[in-house]
Amino acid sequence: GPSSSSIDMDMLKEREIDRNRLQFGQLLGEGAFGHVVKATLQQPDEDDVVVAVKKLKDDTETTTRTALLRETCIMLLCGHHDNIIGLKGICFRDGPLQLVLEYAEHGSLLQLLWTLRAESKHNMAILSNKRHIFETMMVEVCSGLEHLASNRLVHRDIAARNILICGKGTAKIADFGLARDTYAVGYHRQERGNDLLPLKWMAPESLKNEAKFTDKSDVWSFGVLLWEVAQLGRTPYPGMNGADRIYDALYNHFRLPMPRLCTEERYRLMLQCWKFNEKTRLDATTVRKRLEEDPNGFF
Ligand code: ACK
Repeated sequence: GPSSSSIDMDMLKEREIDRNRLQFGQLLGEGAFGHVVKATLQQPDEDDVVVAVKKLKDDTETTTRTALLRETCIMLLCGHHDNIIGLKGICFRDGPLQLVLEYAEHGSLLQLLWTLRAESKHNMAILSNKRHIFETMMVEVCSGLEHLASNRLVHRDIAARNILICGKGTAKIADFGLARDTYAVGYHRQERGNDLLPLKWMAPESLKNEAKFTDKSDVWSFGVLLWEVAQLGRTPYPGMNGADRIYDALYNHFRLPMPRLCTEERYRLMLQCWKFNEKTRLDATTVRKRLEEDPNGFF
C-alpha cells in the first residue's frame, strides 16, 4: 500500500512548484514544527490562485525533511478528494521545503465552534439554525476518512483543530501526513514533549503503543471530534493529563460524558466510536450512514 512506499523523486518533480511563482501575504498560523502563510500562486495559463503555504521551521534536520518528503508522496498517491485539503505541489529546490496547499477561507472548525459558543451564550436559538451545517460537516469528514481508509492511509490527528472550512462551507481534513510523521520522528517527540501528542484524541491502543494507528484509531478520534462539536469546542477530559492516566481511565470504562447539546442517540454513536476493542468499533462508512440517518443529533 501507499504507506509503505518510499520517496518517489520523479513524482515529486512532477509536482514541483518554482518558489518564484509564490507571492506571500499574511501569516495564517503557527504550529509546533512550522508556520502557514497565505500566498498567491501564479499559474502559467490560468488565473492566479490563493493558496496556503506550509513552511518548516527547521529544515536543516534531514530526518524531518525526509519524513515530510515521504509523506508528501503519500498525499500525492492518496489522490484528490473533496473532503481532504488538496496538495497543489511542493517547493523543494533552492531553499526550504514548502508545501503548497489548497486555501481554506474560513479557517479551522475549532475556531468556528469557539465563535459559535460566544454567539450562542445569550441567544441559544442560533444553535438550532446552525445544526444542519455541523451535521453536514461531520458527514463530510467521514467521507474523507472513508477515502483515506480505502487507500489504506491513517491520519493520526483527527480533531476539530485539523478540520478546515473552505469558502463554500465544505469541511476538509488537513495536515494529513504531516502530523503522522512528525510524531513518528524522535527528534520532534523530544522537542515537543509528550504533552503535544494528541493524547486526548488517541485510541487506547495508540496510547499504549504509539506506533499503533489504524483506520479504527482514526474513528476513535472522530468520536472525540463529534464530542468537540457538541461541546462547542471545549477541550476533552479537562484536568486529565498523561498517556498512562488517560489509558487507565479508558481501560476502566471511563468515557467522555454526554454533552448537553446532543441527543442520546448521537451520544450512543460516540460510544460506538470509543469501543475499547478496535475490532468492535464502527468503521467510517457505518458512522457516516448513522449520521445521515439522524440529521438532528446536535444542539
Ligand atoms: O485555526 P486556523 O485559523 O487554521 O489556524 C491554523 C493555522 O493555519 C496553523 O495550522 C491555519 N491553516 C492551516 N492550513 C490552512 C489552509 N490550508 N488554509 C487556511 N488556513 C490554514 C489553521
